[in-house]
Amino acid sequence: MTLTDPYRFAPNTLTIARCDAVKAVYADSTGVPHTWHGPTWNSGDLTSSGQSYTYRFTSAGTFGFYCDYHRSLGMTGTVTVR
Ligand SMILES: [Cu+2]
Repeated sequence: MTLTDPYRFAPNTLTIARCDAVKAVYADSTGVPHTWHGPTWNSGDLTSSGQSYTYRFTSAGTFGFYCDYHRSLGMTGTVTVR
């Protein structure tokens, strides 16, 4: 999954198997900070091309996530873990 311009996660809906990991990669050419923040993880600021954060999902469920800076602009998404 990438964090990209204009202020979105691509893709922003993912379905994975339990114990799979998701890697969020910064891919916004503008250099504005983004975060990948969910109920049990927080990437902190990602600010440069290729910078990434990986989180492994060990529980099944549906987990909403967002960017702390652009949540109100719709930079949100959902991971479904089966
Ligand atoms: Cu953002």
